[in-house]
Amino acid sequence: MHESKKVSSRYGDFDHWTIHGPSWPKTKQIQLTEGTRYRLISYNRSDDIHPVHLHRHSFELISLNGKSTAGIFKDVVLLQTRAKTEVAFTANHPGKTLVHCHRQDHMDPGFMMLFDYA
Ligand SMILES: [Cu+2]
Repeated sequence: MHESKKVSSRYGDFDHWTIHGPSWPKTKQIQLTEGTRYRLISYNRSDDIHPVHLHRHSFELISLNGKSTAGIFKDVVLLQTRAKTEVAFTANHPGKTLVHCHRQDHMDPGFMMLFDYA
């Protein structure tokens, strides 16, 4: 589960993005277990949209803005502003796996995290 939030610290600072508190590279590295199916629940608490991309896997879109879905497989989902999105994927490709916003101006200032499994 993760959430994105835009954080402005003090006057003159560049905006940065957080996932459950910290920004990349201080985001928590999540250990996965091969063969396990995971559900990622995202709450976008910002006023920006985020095309979130999961590397090396496809996920199934479970719900989008409160509407249930099934049978839609992707590796990018657009998180709408102030909305909840759920996706599920099976850990079937071991190794380090990035999940991040595809907007460069969001990824560079922190919107990125890492899964890992052997
Ligand atoms: Cu973004």
